Amino acid sequence: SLFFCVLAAVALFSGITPVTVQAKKVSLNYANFPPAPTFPCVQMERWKTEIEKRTDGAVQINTFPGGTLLGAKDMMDGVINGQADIGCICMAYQPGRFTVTNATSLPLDIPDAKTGSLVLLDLYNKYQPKAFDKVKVLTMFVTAPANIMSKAPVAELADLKGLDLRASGGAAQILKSWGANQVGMPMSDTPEALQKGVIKGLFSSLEVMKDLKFAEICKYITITDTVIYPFAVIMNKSAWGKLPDDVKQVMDGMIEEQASWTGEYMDQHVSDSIAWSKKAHQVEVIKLSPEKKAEWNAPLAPITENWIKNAEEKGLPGGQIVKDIKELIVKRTA
Ligand code: 3IO
Repeated sequence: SLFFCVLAAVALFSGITPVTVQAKKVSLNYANFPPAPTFPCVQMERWKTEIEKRTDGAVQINTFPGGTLLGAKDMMDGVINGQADIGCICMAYQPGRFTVTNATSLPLDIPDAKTGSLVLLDLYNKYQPKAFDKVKVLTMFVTAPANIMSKAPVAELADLKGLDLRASGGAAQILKSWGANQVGMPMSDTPEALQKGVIKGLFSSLEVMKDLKFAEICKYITITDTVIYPFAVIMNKSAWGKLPDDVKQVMDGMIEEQASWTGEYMDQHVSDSIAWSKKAHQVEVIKLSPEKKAEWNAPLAPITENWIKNAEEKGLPGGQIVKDIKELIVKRTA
């Protein structure tokens, strides 16, 4: 019985219950910048549910939507520093930081969010960009192609001249090429800027017409289907390192599945949002004729060439990256 006494003492001091030796529950904080109804937060809740289920409750994910733990521009460094274990970043908000993956936001005609999400992940896997060295990537995904949402109708390039429209990153470059007055800010700041009249519209994927109620203010949509916004979900490296191997396996097993799920959700939700905007808010959808589309595409040609030149100056294989994206689009739509 002295033996059992010693055993119990050892167990007590090491924090193990002598009766059942149970694995400690891991609790992780997941930060997101936009409001809860938007797609980055919808995919976050889906991931949380699946992870908790697939790890049999060994992992608990605490979600923080709406910038309550980290804001849009603090997200990457906040996760690196451990202010949150997991975070969702929009790469367009720091275009110089994510050069390789932001090549997906060149005007290369990614057709939809599902294809784009898988292309982005393929590109990340091939190049393993340095920008992500300090984090563990849990998934990546993209928006559906961006379109114009505006208070006044935009049917001609002339209607865009000097118009205050909000966009970021690759999409911002495109607005500039069309002659708009491009205003840069994260999506999370956009509802207030629209409300106050600081901007007259925005250039992004159309599901926000419903999720952020932009249809109440922006009565016109112009379909350009030009460019996507790339996102990543990243985890603090030391928090990742502390996870048990079986949990790591569950998370690794969800990287591509989550990209695909989010892309599909986004594509479906854009259709729902357009239908809702027309029905509930009499929003008018303006489509460009093939001739107009060609006219709108013409000024975009130098964007990709300039990006390649800049990337190559930074020592990156710019031409090859663009070629890879084009090939991956074909492969992922086949
Ligand atoms: C986006 C960002 C946060 C919430 C919903 C969203 N839909 C599209 C985006 C893309 C984006 O980051 C942006 O700034 O347009």
